Amino acid sequence: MNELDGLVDSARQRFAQAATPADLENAKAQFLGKSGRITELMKGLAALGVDEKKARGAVINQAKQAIEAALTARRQELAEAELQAHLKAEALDVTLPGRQRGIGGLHPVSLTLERIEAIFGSMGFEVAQGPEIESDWFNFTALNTPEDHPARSMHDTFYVEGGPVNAPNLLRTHTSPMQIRHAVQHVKKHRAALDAGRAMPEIRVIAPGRTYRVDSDATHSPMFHQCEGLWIGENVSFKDLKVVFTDFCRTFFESDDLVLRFRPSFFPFTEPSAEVDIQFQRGPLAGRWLEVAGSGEVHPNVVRNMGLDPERYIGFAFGMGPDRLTMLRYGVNDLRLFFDGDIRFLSQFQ
Ligand code: 2NM
Repeated sequence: MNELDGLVDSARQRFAQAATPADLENAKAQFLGKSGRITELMKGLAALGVDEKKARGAVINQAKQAIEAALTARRQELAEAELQAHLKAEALDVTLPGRQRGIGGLHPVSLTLERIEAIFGSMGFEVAQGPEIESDWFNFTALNTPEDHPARSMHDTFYVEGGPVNAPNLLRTHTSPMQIRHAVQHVKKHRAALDAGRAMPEIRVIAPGRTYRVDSDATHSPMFHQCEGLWIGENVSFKDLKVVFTDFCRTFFESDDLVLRFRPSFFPFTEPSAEVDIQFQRGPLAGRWLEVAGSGEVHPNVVRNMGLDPERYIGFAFGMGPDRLTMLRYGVNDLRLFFDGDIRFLSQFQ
């Protein structure tokens, strides 16, 4: 190895040792600076003759270019290393989930009410909504409830201020008063046709909503939901009740082999009356009879209170508890979970 090759070699080594750009610039000075090794060698050329100067100058120049190339390469290396260090230090983990905004959802009982409305809607039922504070007339009297009926006692019904002294207003104990309100409006609208002896379009309506009774334990809440249904026409029979309610239950529970039982019962507003029990053929509740609704042919007195002639108009009504339907559908065993407002419970239904 000649003297200049050695010099290039030691420059490369020195550059390689430089760990920072500043260090590298110091190392550069040792070779290419004002009093660096290459500069010193160039100065030495002055003492040589023309030919020798030319030959030696070319060799020194080659060495100089090699050192400059090594310097440039090392500068790039260090710059690249510095960039990588920066990138590493400033790295963002873009796979980390962001803080999400909570997405709201419907309460399980609201989901049930929507289901009920959709199913009865498909059978041509309207949805009627109305006041939760009711008069004694719409909640009890119009529904053929006797003056001495236990439901009218302070133990069973929340009474509020307002209304006649002997029949104060109350928090509705069922949504049937809404059926009466709807029927009365319907009849009013078609009064002219009725008076002329012509037919009136059928009344087909459901009334979902909040209802109130003085009752509170694992299976009763002082506020609970009800959905009542009503179909009145000239020939609406108990058979139609069975068809409509069977169809509803099988659709609601998505079970074509669901069996229904209509068990004789009593309600002041229907005659005859029946409790509706269902039986699943499959799943965890299979084989048990479960009560889901009350029903019956609307009592002639109630038909009259709707403004219709009970000799001409007849139909069925039913009342069911969406809270209980929700419990059966999702396998929830404590009604109070629906009203505690615990998001850990409620978010499971989205
Ligand atoms: C029930 C059971 C049986 C009912 C009756 C009426 C109306 F308005 F037509 F009189 N609406 N809902 C009814 C009938 C409700 O709930 C257990």
